[in-house]
Amino acid sequence: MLDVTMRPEPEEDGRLIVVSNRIPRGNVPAGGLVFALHEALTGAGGLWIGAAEPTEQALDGLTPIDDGAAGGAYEKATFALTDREHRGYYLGYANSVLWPLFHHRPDLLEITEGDFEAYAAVNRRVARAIAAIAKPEDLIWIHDYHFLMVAQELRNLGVTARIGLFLHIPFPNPNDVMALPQVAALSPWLAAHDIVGLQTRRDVAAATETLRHDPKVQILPNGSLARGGRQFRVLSFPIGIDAEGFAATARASTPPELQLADGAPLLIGVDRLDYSKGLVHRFKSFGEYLSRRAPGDARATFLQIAPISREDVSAYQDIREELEQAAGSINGAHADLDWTPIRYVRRHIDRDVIAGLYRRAQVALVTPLADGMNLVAKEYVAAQDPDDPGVLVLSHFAGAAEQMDAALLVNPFDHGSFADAIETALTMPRADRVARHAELMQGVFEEDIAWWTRVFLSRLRMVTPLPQTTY
Ligand code: ADQ
Repeated sequence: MLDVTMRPEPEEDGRLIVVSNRIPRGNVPAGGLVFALHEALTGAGGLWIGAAEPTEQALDGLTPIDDGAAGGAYEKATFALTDREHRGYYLGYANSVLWPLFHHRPDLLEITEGDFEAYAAVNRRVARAIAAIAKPEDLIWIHDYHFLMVAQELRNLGVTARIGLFLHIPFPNPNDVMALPQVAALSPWLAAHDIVGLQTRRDVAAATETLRHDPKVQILPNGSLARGGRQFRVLSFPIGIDAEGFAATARASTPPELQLADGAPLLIGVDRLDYSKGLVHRFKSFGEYLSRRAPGDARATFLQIAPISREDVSAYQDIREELEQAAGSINGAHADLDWTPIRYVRRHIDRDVIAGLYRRAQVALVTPLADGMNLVAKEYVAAQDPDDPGVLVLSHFAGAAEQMDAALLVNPFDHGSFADAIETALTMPRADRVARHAELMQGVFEEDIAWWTRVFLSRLRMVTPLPQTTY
């Protein structure tokens, strides 16, 4: 068995090589995963690799992006993929197999012949490109479910550098994993990393349980896992946001006039249009809240911003139709000449406007059915006026719930108790709002994006690189 004793002080490190499917061209959009990686690389220097626009033919190797957006702090490059690979790897295996499976929706799996082969081909191409440049002292940081096979391919190619994976989405339920045609491969894919980073302790428990089913995996007394003569660790690193920056954006933002009646409360939701975000349940719960109103009660407005995503995947077309129907029937039942209870906006809205709307809204509804973390919950907290803050209604099923138990936690499937929580949020006395917000704010500011980057990379640095002779 190899010795992977953690070393207390990092020795000389090589460069940081980051891989993510998305890579920004030009200005880095504030917020979200891409911004987090930009921040990490600006601090540490290194190389960021992401997918090129699909083309007819794909060659091996990397193509530098020279847009000046990194300000010289780090380099960017793309790997190529064909149109056909894009369909099989990205729309197919990543977003029609892994995404639904990892979000506890095996019923939505679309297993299509050839998709896994495209995924494997892209993962191998990425691994070959990295193997051509990686030095043993480098740190390789792989992001998300698009690249689960890259580390194994790198090890096959003899790469001994330290490799970390961060999975931004939940880990699947151990039973659901059986629906993956490549179920037997999942454990060796994960075991090829040194650190497998997940969002929450709940995810670590699910991953450990899944790995335990592999007879070749051993759980060691020090908490490490061992497989095939090497050790690795599965740990949680809950992602954060640039809380200072977001709070400043919210303070400076002047959101558009929404023309609500005097004193009428505003609730807000901001999500990509995705079945994992629980939008239909949220609309129905708000409908339930409305149906309990007495005639003279305040006319609350719920503003849901949800731009379309992944519209080439059929499950996303279905959710769009279902949501439009729900909004139509709830508004039909409750709207008046001068009041539309649900305002559903599919248009892209700029982040600084969103920040101002968060600050303007008395309540945020962040109620996914499954979510790795959910950054909107943290952004809403950062955007509030601490002296008169709004109330966060948060689903138990968002990874963020593990850190944010001072929010009003709800079960999004139970529309009645969700409606109760909306009522509680809208009527919460100011002192309670201030106390809950202060607790939430402390966590969001302390465990921010810089903290997340620091703890992940320092953990990866502490791994002793594998000796060259092992391969
Ligand atoms: P996402 O599923 O994309 O991310 P989320 O964490 O909510 O989900 O992050 C979305 C980001 O996009 C937020 O910064 C939000 O403000 C922004 N956004 C959302 N809708 C927007 C809109 N209409 N206009 C502008 N901006 C919008 C994945 C995982 C999450 C995990 C993150 C980070 O699914 O669980 O929290 O990665 O790890």
